[in-house]
Amino acid sequence: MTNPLHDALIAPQIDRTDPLLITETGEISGAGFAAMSHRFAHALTGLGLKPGDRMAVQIQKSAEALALYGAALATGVVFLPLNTAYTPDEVAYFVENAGAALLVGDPAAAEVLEPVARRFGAGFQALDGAGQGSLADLAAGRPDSFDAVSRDRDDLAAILYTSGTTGRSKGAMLTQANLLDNAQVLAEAWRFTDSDVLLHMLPIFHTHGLFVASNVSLLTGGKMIFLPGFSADRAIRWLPQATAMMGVPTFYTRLLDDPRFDRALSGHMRLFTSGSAPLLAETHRQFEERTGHRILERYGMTETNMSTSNPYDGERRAGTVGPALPGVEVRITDPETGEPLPQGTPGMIEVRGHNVFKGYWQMPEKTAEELRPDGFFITGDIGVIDEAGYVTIVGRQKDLIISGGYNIYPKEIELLLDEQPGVLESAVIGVPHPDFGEGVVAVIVPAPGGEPKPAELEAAISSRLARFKQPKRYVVQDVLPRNTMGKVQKNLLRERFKDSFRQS
Ligand code: MLC
Ligand code: AMP
Repeated sequence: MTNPLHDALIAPQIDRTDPLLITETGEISGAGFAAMSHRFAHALTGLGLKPGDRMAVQIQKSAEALALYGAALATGVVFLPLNTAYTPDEVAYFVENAGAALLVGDPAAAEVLEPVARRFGAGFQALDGAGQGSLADLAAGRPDSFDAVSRDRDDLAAILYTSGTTGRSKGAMLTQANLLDNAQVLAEAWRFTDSDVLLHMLPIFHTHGLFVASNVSLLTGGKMIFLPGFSADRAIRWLPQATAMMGVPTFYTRLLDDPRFDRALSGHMRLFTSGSAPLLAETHRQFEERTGHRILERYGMTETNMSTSNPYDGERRAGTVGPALPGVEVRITDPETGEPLPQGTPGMIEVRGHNVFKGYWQMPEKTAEELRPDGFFITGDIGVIDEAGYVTIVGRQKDLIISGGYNIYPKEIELLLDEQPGVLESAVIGVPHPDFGEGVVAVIVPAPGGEPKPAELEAAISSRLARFKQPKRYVVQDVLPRNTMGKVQKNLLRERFKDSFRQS
């Protein structure tokens, strides 16, 4: 019996007596982590979960939260991690759409999440950031070992939701092979070994923190300094014990803003990587000036895991995301016709390879729109490839804002704003933000006689939309600029409001 991900990521921990996870409250050995995963696996099967069932998980980052992922791999239960910032309304959509059999949430949110689970026929269990709750109680006293169920490379390991330009989130189906092959390629490309200590401050409900950071580390037998989230204080406290760090650009700009972060603190480090959002060439330059390190920038997506990466040994070019990773093909096509474009011409980035997902959960039409019959996935990012194969992302065709590494789809916010009394229509845009890269601005057009007030709009959407998606600025104006086809010209709005968050 084989179970590719469990065999590669969890089983090898069983014999490890050294620390796998170094947390703010103590250390957990590889064996301890494997046992924790397996006790959870017994709890899940005890609840009646079967291979292929979906488990939605909205919990704080902790060793136990990662072990629950391990339990999903062991039992063949499809892991569906959710941003802890999502409101119960947002969670309800995912539970219903995925037909989840179980929702695991924070005990503090049980009162609102349990009814959500019940409404859609799912069970509910609780687990908090300290690893306590009803699910931990069910796992306590269960055996430390579990016979992992058999899985094929093509079986689903996880579903990660990613919003769409229509405002409806789509579940990207990721297989065992997608995740394992990508982790192997990254481990090799970035030279990870069992001597590495990864400073892990990313959330584990997205590709970056879960599949890039955690999978690569589990695969190569290194250690993780596993912290609940990012802060400059934490980074400075723990960097001396680390060899590598992965972050979104906001991590790096915040570190550069801190005078304590210097060459002495980072000189011993082997690697800093960045992704999930564009790293300004200026940040790359400042980082090198301060630390002597050139950040290694890579490019990926929920649907594709990692597709390109600057080289470990070769030239790490600021402002580029590097060449395609081994086993991945990247091509540039005409966004209108889909025809491949000559090298050096900007166009749609399309990606094919072991890394590309299986399709959107129960949305064959959406899958067909974005995944071509020849296997190329249409990313929605606009880029150009130079003669050495380096990809530079020059823009996005999709209407998407990336704020602090989180994706925000304007359509989702516009639909909510347009429903509000006194609002005729709205346009939501992203403009430069000194901390988050892009910040959300809502441009509101009042209905005849209406007088929408930002504070009221803010209050009206607050229970329906995660805080990080909520506009950080509202502007009321009479009309939206439109082209002759009637399409809102967001580029003009972005230009008009580009200084909204400029630091004085
Ligand atoms: C928090 N806030 C944000 C925000 N994060 N607003 C916009 N964008 C964000 N990313 C808001 C909160 O709502 C709050 O608002 C205020 O900022 C402070 O909240 P906080 O919780 O104290 O924020 P902080 O802990 O500082 O978080 C910032 C951050 C975090 C950058 C550390 O957002 C983060 O960890 N981002 C990483 C995202 C990530 O992992 N992406 C990977 C996606 S995978 P208020 O108004 O209440 O004060 C992917 C594929 C790939 O894209 O290629 O990797
Ligand atoms: P997500 O859907 O959350 O996985 O986000 C994927 C998107 O993040 C991509 O389509 C890109 O637009 C963006 N992205 C990821 N890495 C980078 C990068 N290094 N530079 C620019 N954009 C990036």
